[in-house]
Amino acid sequence: MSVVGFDIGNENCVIAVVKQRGIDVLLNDESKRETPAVVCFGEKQRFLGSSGAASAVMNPKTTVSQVKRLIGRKFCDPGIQHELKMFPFETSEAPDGGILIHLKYMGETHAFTPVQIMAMLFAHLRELAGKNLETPVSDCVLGIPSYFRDLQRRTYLDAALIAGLKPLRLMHDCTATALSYGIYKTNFSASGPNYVAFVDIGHCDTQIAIASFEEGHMKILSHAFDSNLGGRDFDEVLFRHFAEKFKEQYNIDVYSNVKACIRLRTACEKLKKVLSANPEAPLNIECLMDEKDVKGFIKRDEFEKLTSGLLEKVVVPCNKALSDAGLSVDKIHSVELVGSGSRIPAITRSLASLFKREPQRTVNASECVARGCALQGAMLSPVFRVREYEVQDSLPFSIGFLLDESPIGTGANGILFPKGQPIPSIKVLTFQRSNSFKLEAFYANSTELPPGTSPRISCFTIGPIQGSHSEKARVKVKVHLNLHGIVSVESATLLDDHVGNSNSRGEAHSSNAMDVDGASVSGSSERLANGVEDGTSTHSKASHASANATKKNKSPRRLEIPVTENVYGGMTRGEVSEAQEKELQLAEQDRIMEETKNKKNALESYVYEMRNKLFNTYRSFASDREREGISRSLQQTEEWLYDEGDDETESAYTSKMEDLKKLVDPVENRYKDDDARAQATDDLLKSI
Ligand code: ATP
Ligand code: K
Ligand code: MG
Repeated sequence: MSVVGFDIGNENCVIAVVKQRGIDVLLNDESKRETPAVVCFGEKQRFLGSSGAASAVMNPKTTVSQVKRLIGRKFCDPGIQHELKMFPFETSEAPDGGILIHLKYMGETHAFTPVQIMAMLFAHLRELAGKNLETPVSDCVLGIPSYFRDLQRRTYLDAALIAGLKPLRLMHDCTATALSYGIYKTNFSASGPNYVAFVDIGHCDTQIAIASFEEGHMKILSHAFDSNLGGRDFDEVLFRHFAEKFKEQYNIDVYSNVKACIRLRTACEKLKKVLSANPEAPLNIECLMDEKDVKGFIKRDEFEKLTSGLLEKVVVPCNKALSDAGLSVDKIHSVELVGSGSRIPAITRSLASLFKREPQRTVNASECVARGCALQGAMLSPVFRVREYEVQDSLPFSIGFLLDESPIGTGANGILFPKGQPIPSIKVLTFQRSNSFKLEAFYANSTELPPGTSPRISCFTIGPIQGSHSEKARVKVKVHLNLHGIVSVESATLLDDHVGNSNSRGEAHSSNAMDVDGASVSGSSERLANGVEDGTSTHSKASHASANATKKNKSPRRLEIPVTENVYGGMTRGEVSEAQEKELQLAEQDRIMEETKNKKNALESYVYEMRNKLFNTYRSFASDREREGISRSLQQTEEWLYDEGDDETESAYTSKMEDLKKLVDPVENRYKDDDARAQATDDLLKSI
């Protein structure tokens, strides 16, 4: 069994796997290490990944890319509205406030959610991995942006589930990069922690993390990001520049033509890449629109002037990451630059001047996330033995809780898991209650979030509390920030502690009747739970067991109280299995179409091959009448293939093939018999 690491980017996906002798990146059908994150709906089948990208220009309105941007988001979110304007496909608001993507497929209009499209991509990558490893793949670790909110994380897991994957962990992109950087590195200074800044500039976003490395251990000190700054913004500047130019020069308005827009954007992205290696670059597009060929040209200097605003934006999250980590620039030992968007030379210059040192490219800029995920997967799987290495990640956003609508605790705005909290963590809250109550998770600090993010996360109803309690009973609630960075109430327990009522902590907080258990029980369980992060699952099981043992000793009688979770948005179990069903149907249709194509190609080749053989190798084995008959049938089949047989069913091609074989086989058999006889005589002659 293999555990696979997936980096599903907005532009490129990478699959990595831990093998005996290190980490391998798996190749796709085109033998490439990166697979475009594109889902394209053709007339009768989907084209995914590389073939999706190849079919995009032919199917502009049914090609979906950058879907990671859309999952778990609201249609009315202004950021999303802006995003949707750039996409050529049609969208609308879903009944639950999410997004629906409308497209024509198999003669009907379909509405897919971003989760479903994401699942298609997952399923494609899963299949690629399975083909490569010659075994079905399900266990995996998925890279995610650190700015993913709770719902986006849950939705991502749903998409994986629909695709038949079993994610062991959602891992922040930069944490995965830091792991792939740190685990094999041996030359850290012994005198104290080594601080490294990781800067990942992708297609749509920029993520920064500051990590501290010590022997056998790495800890993320801070995450920062600009969720709206990536390579595509540089493309967009070039796109606008040339769209304007071409309006003057050729009197064409590319904005009015979907295909022309796609082609110019693609050309601008290429141009940008050329400018990374050359001081100037030309742009030529044949027949862009109105049957006009266009020509353009730009120097790197001018490109840098046009994008100076973007270049200034890159340093903002870097400064934030530094200040959140409590480090000044001179404390940073190294700056690692990853993500292919970072290949623009001016970005390197900006970062060099900010960090007062030349950024390094020690890790593979496009593969590090997938490699780190694969490593983490191997560490979490009991099947592998990976060197002992502790990975401690940190929560990017403060999460608070409301108790029946007022913040829990005092003086902390209800914050239970502050920004920077280790992932995973468990906190135990103690309340004095006699009836059901509600706990509501929310983001406590809007300035930490990407713009437009709703602070509401989820609501938990705890109760009913069984039995009659004349006095308020003590209820212990365990809140879990899990390995995926998702928060939930794990359990609620009624403590029947007539004995323990002298406990002063409960009384001290009687106004709010709440106590965040920090010192004794949860203190130890939290530390133990964090032990999971060293990645070995045996270790994590052991620590849970000991945490439980500690608690059992403390409370004499306990009664489980039901917890009902209500997440704001997301899919129900039923909806997930419905989507699984649908995905299987779509995959089956793709399979049928692939099979049909193969059968058609086989028939075509058979016609050519037999025609050739009939007048050469098989010539003396067929009578004139046979030859004429076969020739005529081959001719008819060929004509049929070009005409009504161009788009037929699998069985139609199969039956045509059988008809031909019935005629050809007797001739072929005679030839084979003769050939075998000749071979036997030959062998006999040789042996005497
Ligand atoms: P994200 O991290 O936003 O989800 P991603 O991981 O798919 O996206 P990457 O593959 O890291 O993104 O980077 C893709 C971006 O890098 C694209 O915008 C692409 O144009 C840009 N890019 C690739 N090569 C170069 C180059 N040589 N010079 C400049 N930009 C480049
Ligand atoms: K990527
Ligand atoms: Mg990326």
